[in-house]
Amino acid sequence: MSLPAPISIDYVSADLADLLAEPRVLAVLGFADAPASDDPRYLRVGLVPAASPAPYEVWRAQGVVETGRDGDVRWAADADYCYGAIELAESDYADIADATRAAYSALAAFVAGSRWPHLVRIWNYLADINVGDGDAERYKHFCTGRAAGMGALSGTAFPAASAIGRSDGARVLQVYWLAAREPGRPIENPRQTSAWRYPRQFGPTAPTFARAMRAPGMAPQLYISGTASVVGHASQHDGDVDAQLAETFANLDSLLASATLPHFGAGSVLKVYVRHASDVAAVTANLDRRLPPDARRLVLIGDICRLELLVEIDGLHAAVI
Ligand code: 3EB
Repeated sequence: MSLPAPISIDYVSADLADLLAEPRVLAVLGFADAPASDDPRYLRVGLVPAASPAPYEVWRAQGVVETGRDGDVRWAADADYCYGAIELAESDYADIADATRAAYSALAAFVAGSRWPHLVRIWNYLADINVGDGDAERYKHFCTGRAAGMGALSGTAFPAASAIGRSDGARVLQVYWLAAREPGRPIENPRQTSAWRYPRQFGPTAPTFARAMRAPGMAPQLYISGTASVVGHASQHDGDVDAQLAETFANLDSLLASATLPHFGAGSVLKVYVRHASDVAAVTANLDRRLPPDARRLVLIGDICRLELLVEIDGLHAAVI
């Protein structure tokens, strides 16, 4: 079989109906200010953009796209890549751990039984992520439910991931992912303890994600997990958003080096999650200094999964080489 043909990701200001009419569109993500649509390729993510109207995040495949629904899973795929999404209302489950376990069981069953059995990347959005003290924090329950639900998939390499607090308040767990016909290559960061080895102080179940994933095939693409001001396993620069961004970029530089890819540029599409709207101006100015002008960035209001973290960055880096 031929090598996988990479997908592209762009931020696009356009009409939703026009985007969904494109035959190679694999997924369209709107944010909290976007309209609703029943198209299985569309998900409205519960994050409020720092500036409205936000563009859509558009994933385009190189092959012909088919779509479907399978239980709670909505999906779209070409021969090489499959996008999938699940949204579960927490009120239908005992608690956030149970809802997460249900979402991940459905995800794992779908992915394992599909023509795209290799998870590349997962995004998770849940309300009130920092509510609850110590081991009762909702993020920690989410981690427990995720590990329980991943089941059959947990024997393989963990995908890249982000887990962010919804800023629209809706207690609906949103999980969406990219899976592939061929496996990607997980990348860890020498500046950071691998998340699945985090010590007990961060909760009873360690987070199960890789720091990044090189795309399957030969494309110089890196799917970057949520990256924040964490060195080793410890958060750094409590209360200082500029210092946290400096540390975050040190982590990102180290990650790109581990993946043997050059700097951010025209093929970089980054999401920047900011806890406090009052930090947006400082964050935007800081990003303008650190990123080349052709690197795309979208600033969203969202809670980071450790209370002391003020900012986190994830995205796709398609290196121009
Ligand atoms: C960290 O480095 C910050 O639980 O899926 C980043 C990316 C973080 C993904 C997840 C959590 C997750 O630990 C938090």
